[in-house]
Amino acid sequence: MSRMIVISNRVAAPTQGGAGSQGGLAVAIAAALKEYRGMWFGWSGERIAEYTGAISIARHDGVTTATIDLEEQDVDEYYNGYANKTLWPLFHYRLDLVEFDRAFGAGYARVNQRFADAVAPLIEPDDLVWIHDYHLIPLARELRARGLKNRIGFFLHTPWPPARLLATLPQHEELVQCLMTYDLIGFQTEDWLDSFRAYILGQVGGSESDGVFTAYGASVRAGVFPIGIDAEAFIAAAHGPEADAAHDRIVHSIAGRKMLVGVDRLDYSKGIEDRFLAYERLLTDHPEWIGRAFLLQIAPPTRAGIGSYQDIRERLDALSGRINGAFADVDWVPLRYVNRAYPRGELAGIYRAATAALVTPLRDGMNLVAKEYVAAQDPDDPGVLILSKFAGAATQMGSALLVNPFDGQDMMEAMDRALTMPLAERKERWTELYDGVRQDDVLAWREHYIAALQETPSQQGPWPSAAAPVQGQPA
Ligand code: GDG
Repeated sequence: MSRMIVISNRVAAPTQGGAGSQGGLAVAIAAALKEYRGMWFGWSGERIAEYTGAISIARHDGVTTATIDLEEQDVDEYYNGYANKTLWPLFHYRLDLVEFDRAFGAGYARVNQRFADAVAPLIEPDDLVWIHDYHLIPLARELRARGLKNRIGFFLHTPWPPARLLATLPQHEELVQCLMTYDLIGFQTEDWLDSFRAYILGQVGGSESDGVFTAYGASVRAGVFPIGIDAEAFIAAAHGPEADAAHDRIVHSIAGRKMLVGVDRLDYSKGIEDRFLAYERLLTDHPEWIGRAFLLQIAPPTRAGIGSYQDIRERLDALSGRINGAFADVDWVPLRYVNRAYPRGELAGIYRAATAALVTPLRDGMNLVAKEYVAAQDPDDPGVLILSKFAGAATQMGSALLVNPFDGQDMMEAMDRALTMPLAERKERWTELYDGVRQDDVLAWREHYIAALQETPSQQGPWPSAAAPVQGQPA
């Protein structure tokens, strides 16, 4: 078959059992690339004084990577700026945190052009190109402008916002025009596809037929491809020596108490603050859990240079201090709040030791922690998954205790219910969840996506033009 060229913002081939706090994206892409001959292109994560366009090629754990370094201004305007201060909060419905800055738009356009200049010569005519996530929406348009006629697919790991929210972005129309230059757009859930549909049909006056959207004189196929975890590898890790050791260590420290666990990148979209507040309410309204249960929250910091991330970290520090100050005893701490990453194997052992997992993002494209928690459970004594209705994962994991993360009472009641759930009900719920996690794993995801991309008749243009790069001008 043709080669596969994966392009994402960061290239970070994870090694088996590696510590790292790589997000789900990195984990999923590495699993896919091991199967195909091909290459993973992106930013090295390094900053240099002046951009050179030099490409470093390497092989890691069966995966060929090609990376470029970016200069400081690129990182500020494209990565910290447009990607993480503008698009990320907007795509997670957080208009209150969105920063619109003309320089961010210009940096976003510039880096997408730099990516295109660097990667285009590495792409052969029959390669499949698979571009990931919100950082690189304009990349296909840039590649088309450089003469590439390959099939190019895009997968969005985050939600796609409702049309009225998207319309607050000064460059909303141009962003959608960029999407029209792909052959296939993949969303995590029907909800995000619906938002895209509403924009194309309602905002632009485009049309849809058989999953193909036509607008701005171009057509693109769009579909739903919910991402999964590398279930087999995770289940194996959960039964490995590292997991066993972590499990035993934590069980020893639990000393007969029940543990609730949360594992999230330290991000305001993950709902950690509302979760802490609901847990505080549990201790207040159900004092029988004082001394008998505790919450372990693992939250490795990410995007630490961005103000909204510093703010959430400060609020969580204060809140965890308040909860522990109010409820702790000499031999019991209600909240173990840990700002570091653990190796995957250890994480699996920790999941297995927990009576329940709190996966309660305010909004999430999918959420892989929910699936990892299920994969790691002991079939004879499985824990309970408490899952936000607003995570993409909720569409596949209806046997979890589904909660509204904005409703503290609802979350508090779910915690109490999980901590007291009889074994038979736990097993029944878990079995359904486990079957789904195994079946809809990362292998199924990439096979469905790549098959759909291969089947999509390649458009030969003309595509909406790249003549006017995103300069931060209102559309
Ligand atoms: C984006 C979308 C979508 C976390 N702490 C540690 C650790 N992690 C790992 C988890 C999991 C991954 O990070 C997080 O994945 P999520 O899916 O929960 O969230 P994002 O990072 O926001 O990912 C999301 C995903 O892309 C895939 O499409 O599901 O909606 O936002 O794998 O285990 N890993 C290790 N130590 C930690 O302490 N080793």
